[in-house]
Amino acid sequence: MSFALYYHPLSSFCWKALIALYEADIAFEARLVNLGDPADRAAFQAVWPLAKFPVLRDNTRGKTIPESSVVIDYLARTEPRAASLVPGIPSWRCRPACSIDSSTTTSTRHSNRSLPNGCAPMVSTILSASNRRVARSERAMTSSPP
Ligand SMILES: N[C@@H](CCC(=O)N[C@@H](CS)C(=O)NCC(=O)O)C(=O)O
Repeated sequence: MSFALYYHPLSSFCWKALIALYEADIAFEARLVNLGDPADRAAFQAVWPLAKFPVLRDNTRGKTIPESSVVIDYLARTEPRAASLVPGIPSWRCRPACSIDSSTTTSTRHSNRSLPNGCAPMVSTILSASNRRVARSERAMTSSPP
């Protein structure tokens, strides 16, 4: 089989890749990775040293594709049935090419990363402001009246 997906069923990042594969009706070998098992982890690390799933292996083209959004983008570019998964990839660009560095890919990657990376500082700022407000209220409640 051409494609193999290294995944875990409880990983929502893996669901992204699984949804793409099922939606485009692309046959693949599902390789469940148990990171808790040293032998399984080592075997997975031989495929992708960072040992984060999902990872798509394209055996026909000899490519290893990590990162859920990049997996979807790769499928959209290489498998005509998956072309519609990424808006902005016209069907003429769906060819067995691997220049996964186009602006569409960059923006897809960006969206994938900016949410967690961009939200963390915002959440931290909101929590700090909220903690300061709580501290002020507590001080006001415990201080003796004038
Ligand atoms: N940005 C990556 C995130 C992948 C990721 O963090 N996967 C988690 C599972 S949801 C993982 O492999 N965790 C195992 C670990 O960190 O050891 C993607 O979109 O694929």
